[in-house]
Amino acid sequence: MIHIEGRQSSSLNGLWNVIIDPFDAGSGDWAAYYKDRKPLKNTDFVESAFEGGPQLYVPGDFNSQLPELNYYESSIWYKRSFNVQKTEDRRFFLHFAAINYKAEVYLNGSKIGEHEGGFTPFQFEVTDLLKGGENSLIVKVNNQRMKDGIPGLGFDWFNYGGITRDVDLVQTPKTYIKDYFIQLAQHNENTIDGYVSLDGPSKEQDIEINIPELHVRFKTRTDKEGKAILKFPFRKKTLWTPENPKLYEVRVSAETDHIKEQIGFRTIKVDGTNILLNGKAIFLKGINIHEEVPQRRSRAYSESDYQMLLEWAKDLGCNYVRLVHYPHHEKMVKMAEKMGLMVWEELPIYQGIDFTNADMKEKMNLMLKEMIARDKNRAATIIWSLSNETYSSPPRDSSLTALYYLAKSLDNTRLVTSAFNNMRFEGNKAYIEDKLNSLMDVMAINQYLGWYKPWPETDKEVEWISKFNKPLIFSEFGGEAVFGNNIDPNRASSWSEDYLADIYMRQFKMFKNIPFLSGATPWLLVDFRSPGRAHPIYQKGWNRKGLLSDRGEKKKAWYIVADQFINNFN
Ligand code: GCB
Repeated sequence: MIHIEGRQSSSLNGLWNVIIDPFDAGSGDWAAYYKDRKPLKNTDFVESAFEGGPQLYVPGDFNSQLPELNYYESSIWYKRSFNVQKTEDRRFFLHFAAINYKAEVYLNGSKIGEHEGGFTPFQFEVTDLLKGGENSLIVKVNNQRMKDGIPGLGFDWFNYGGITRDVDLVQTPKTYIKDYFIQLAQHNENTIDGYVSLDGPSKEQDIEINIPELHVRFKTRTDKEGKAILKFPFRKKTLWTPENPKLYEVRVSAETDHIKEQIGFRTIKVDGTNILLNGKAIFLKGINIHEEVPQRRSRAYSESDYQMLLEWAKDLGCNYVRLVHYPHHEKMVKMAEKMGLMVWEELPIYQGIDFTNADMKEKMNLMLKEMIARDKNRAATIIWSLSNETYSSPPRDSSLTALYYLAKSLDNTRLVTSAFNNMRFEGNKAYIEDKLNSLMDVMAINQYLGWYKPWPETDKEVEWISKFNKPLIFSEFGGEAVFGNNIDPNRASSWSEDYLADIYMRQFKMFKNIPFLSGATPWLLVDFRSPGRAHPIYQKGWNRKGLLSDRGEKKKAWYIVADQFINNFN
């Protein structure tokens, strides 16, 4: 089910009662927290209860809400009750916008399902399990890092666990509009190409797509499977661009259900080494963003959080954002769309992923499907990125190749890429190597010249050499600096603001000599928490590569990037 905001629903956000369960006792028969047992007489020894214990806000990570949970990586059981008035003609679904990382869901003592993957939505139908009146919903959340998790055991950001995004009880008619894909055809900006699909007993229905502002009405009918193909001419509209992020109200109606959503229309393609937005070559001026509010030391969870992060990106002169290293909240993408920021969305297939494990394929496929299902109607989203910094091996190559084709089969209207960091340096020449670049629509390279990789000794700029006739995005570049560390007159001390500013100046100078460069995304907007960053003076558990400090202060490098984006890359 997509576009929850457009459906009839009751929010289950708010304070939930919790039991903290570091030893996973609650899953056993003895403790059985999921049964939510209450002692009935004084020889009933029930040693746990949700009532009277700690409480946590949903949405929100648990680590930031109680001091003793700061570095917690284990299980927490959440409970809340809710009332519902059941009617015969309605269906009910529990929808979770994301839980990090594993979730088991119990309704009125019965397990209704489980989900793995911390950043994508899922739902369970509960029509037959709901009771009229009070219902008890219990969710076990576990954020232990796992070798066969996605991401795996190690990653460079904070492992915020919990019910990190919204929970809703959604109701629909018996047959409802489950899904729709309404975007411009990849090769014809005057045609809409997509589908509508219904779920429920009356699958064959009349369907109408109505865009009132443009007087567009398209009628069709779903088949026995509940599916209708949409293909109709669509002219005289204003295309979505960063300068004018025009959205139209699109109404989808079936006989038994209807839904409306604000949708924008644009095309995104590659032509040789150019990226074309609505047929015109563009340069992607971006910034990398983690879904974190550093001042609060927590995962971002509210619209005002997303607004703060995206307004910083706008101030910097960006026309796009790379939302790393996992799909961010759908509301973040929608807000970027309204603000005129193109979006790169990414799967958490990050560094040390175990591609040899057979179960991985299924997990990767599911995450990709959930991400694309959710955001396939977003004009802002121009790139699906499959992975970040993986190294060529037969299992890696075959996994990412299969994933590329799966992405294309689900959505052929966007570009697909993967960020690689395995170039070969020879003197001041940098050769783009990863052979999967021949498959990807755009090449994306993370390079840390001036930081992890020293500049070549001569004064010459690095020359980038690509045997692939494709556009290049530098998906990451930068270095670390502590805000306020400005005491070195020779600008030579790494970790200083001046040193970082110099890295950026030299990077932008180098960019001028790369004719196939079509985008640049500094690493990154704001300092972020990362427990592996242990330098006792400069890091203290933070990755300091932000253009902004963890308190939102602008480092000198901010002004270098803003000047380039606002004045030079137009
Ligand atoms: C990278 C990773 C990113 C790290 C960054 C760093 O290449 O993609 O997740 O945080 O480098 O700071 O080292």
